[in-house]
Amino acid sequence: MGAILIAVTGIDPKAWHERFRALAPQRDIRLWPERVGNAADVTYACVWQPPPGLLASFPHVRAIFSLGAGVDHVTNDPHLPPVPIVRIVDPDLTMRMSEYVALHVLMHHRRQRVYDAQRRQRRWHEHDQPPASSVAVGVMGLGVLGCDAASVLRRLGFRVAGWSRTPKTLPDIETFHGADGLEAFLRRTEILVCLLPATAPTAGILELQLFRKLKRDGAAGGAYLINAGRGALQVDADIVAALEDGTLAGATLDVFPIEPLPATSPLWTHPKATITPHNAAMSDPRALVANILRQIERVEAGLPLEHVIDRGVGY
Ligand code: NDP
Ligand code: OXD
Repeated sequence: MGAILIAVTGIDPKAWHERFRALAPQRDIRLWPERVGNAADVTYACVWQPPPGLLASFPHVRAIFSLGAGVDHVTNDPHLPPVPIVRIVDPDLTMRMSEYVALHVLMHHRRQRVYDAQRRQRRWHEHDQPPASSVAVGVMGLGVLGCDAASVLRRLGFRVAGWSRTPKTLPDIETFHGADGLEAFLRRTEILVCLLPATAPTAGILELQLFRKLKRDGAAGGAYLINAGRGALQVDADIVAALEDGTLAGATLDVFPIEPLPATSPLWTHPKATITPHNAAMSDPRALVANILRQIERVEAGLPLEHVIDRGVGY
């Protein structure tokens, strides 16, 4: 039974470490950088933004577990050992993301920012409220998170479509795929939700020309962006420009090209922007350590790992 390494930057490893020790007291749990011991003992690495090159220093590592659903923070290491990279797929994480998406789609749909502004003026004034069934929401990325969010939005009554790399068929959700399907998807979409992974083809995809293709004359009264995928997908200056010229009526952003979002960013104070600190679906060790330990038990029982990424496509 080899050792399990926890190696994270940018988040506090304490809760992960404690949870591993509580759920697997018989296991040898190592914490980078202070308690690594002999690197040759490590067989599993559980990581968030590990420093590039670090994983190559464990000669017997058999699998790398991302402590989140995304894996770009692992795959950007040019010296990665050629072992499976496993991402988190867990109902706890999925539900958190669907909560976030539903919250922000509804916030734009129900004009909550407008009512917040009226409240500051003590102004009692009701605006026309179109039904959800007249509003077109489009979800970019129909993976584990995108599919669940799309089906929750559908249950709320929205007209939902999704866009993915490969073709998909989903009940009551119109689907588009590939570069050829993107324009038609955007033209029918008023509230755009992005749940794509960061890969070479998706880098910078959320830019001004794309925003200009969104439907602005629909029931939502403008076009809205919600990005909870990755910051590398979006061009911040284009979002600001689109908010300024009315291409976008509002934006909810959980992720940014540079995190934390620099204090100088105009997005912090833009009245049409809503900012959250990359916590749309936080990875909660209370739920996810058990998920990882289950996977390790699978390997040790000779079963295949689940949710291994395809390194060729990068997610
Ligand atoms: P999945 O791997 O299950 O799904 C990814 C989806 O994106 C798939 O539908 C895939 O298409 C689609 N896709 C990938 N590349 C392209 C492309 N070039 N063109 C069109 N579609 C593409 O991932 P999850 O749903 O689990 O997670 C999605 C992302 O959400 C993560 O990668 C991560 O970046 C982000 N995330 C953010 C969090 C936060 O707190 N802000 C928390 C958790 C995740 P296909 O189905 O054809 O393969
Ligand atoms: C993830 C994230 O990828 O939290 O899970 O960003």
